[in-house]
Formats: sequence, structure tokens, C-alpha cells
Amino acid sequence: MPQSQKIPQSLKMPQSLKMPQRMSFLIIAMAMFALPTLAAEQTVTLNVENMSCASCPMIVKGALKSIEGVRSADVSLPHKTAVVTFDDAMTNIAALTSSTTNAGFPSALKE
Ligand SMILES: [Cu+2]
Repeated sequence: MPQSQKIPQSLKMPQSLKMPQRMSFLIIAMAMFALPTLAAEQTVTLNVENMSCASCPMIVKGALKSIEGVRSADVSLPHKTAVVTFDDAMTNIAALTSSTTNAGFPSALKE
């Protein structure tokens, strides 16, 4: 009975191929979601005025991080800068600079 053994084998082949196909579909689907997220993320450096003591950077950081779409804000007292990573689909540089300005620390994009 060589034929009855061949039939289940030919049925098994497409089934074993289904798993990797599903996996690669998942990977493609995940990449399609991840790519727009990466494309929308932007990192900028702002020059920040008026920072004079160790608590000033904390206030600037708090002001920046309160904006929806800001992922991280690293504020340096010696450099008088803020390195901000944000989702540019949710916020923009003008919103970043006005939030630090409203907190008493005017800022502008570092060129
Ligand atoms: Cu201070």
C-alpha cells in the first residue's frame, strides 16, 4: 500500500507550510504598525534660558513631559539644553518651547 501512505504525506505538506506563512504575515503586520510609529518620532535639542540651579531642569523636564506625545526629555543644567523626543503626530516644537516658556524658561530650537 504505497499510495495510502503517500496521501497523508501530501496532506501534511501544506499544513506544515501554513505555520510559517502565518508567522510571516504577523511579522509584516507588526512592521506595518511599527514603521509609522518610528517615522512620527522626532528628537530635537532646545536651548533653554533662565536655568540657574539644580531644580530648574526638573521644572523644565516636568513642563515638557506634561505634553501629550512627549516620550522623553533630558534637561541639562550645564549645557542649558533640553533633548526632547516626541511623536510629531501628537505635538510639535512650538508646543515644546511654549510649555517651557510658560514655566519661566524660554526655549528655542538649537540650530
Ligand atoms: Cu532653579
